[in-house]
Amino acid sequence: MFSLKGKVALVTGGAHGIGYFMAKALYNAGATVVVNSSNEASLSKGVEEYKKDGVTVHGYVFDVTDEVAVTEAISKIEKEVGVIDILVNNAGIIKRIPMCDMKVEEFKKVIDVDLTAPFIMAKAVIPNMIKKGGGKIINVCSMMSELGRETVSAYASAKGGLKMLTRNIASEYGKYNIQCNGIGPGYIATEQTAPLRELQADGSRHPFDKFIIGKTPAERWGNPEDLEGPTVFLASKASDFVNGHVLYVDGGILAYIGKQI
Ligand code: GCO
Repeated sequence: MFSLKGKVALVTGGAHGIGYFMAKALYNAGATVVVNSSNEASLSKGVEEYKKDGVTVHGYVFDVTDEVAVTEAISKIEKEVGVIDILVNNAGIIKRIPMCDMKVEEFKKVIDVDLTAPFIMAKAVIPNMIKKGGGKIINVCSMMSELGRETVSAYASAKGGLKMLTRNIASEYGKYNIQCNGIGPGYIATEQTAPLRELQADGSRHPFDKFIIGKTPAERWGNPEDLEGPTVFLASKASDFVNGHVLYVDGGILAYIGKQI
């Protein structure tokens, strides 16, 4: 029930970060994998990495926030690879700026990439999923789909909205055998969170690093590999009656009040 043989999966932002590992997991479960990137250089680097990992992917460069570019790209992918059965909306950015210092343009940019783009991507793939008799949409949510913290107002607004977009797609298209769920990574050790783990000048751990360890029952940061199993689960037959759910892969952060310090 976890096999993805014969399925076509598209992972946006799949050339690096957690998207790379999610795409690799889908490939290893049997899917034909397509990855998107916003630029050629990042895509080429990612495809080389995939090759070293023995993973064959089809790469396409397009801007996920541009509906015309997305429509053209999806049509090209459907001709060259096949109709998309599994969409992973992973592409995302974050700007860590105190809200009152953040420019409106900066706020809008984060909303555009992290929330509007998943809307555009889902809108582009759902019609042919319906024709095909069903499909899977996995939106990469966040701890910030549930919690706020200083300096991430735009990101939290987008990821909170993405949780509700997930529920709405599930509500509106569940009757077509389309399951739309979220994956909510906890604090995962990637480039995106590297600034939160940088060693201090005196060689001590970053205060945020110590904070997260104290907030996580597993007492560790997540590894991108921790997302591979949940991704295959939500992409496969095994989750055909799971819809509108956000599966948090957070080592228990959301369940835990935090260590007494
Ligand atoms: C931050 C982090 C988080 C993680 C992830 C947590 O600045 O708080 O970047 O947002 O990236 O989203 O689920």
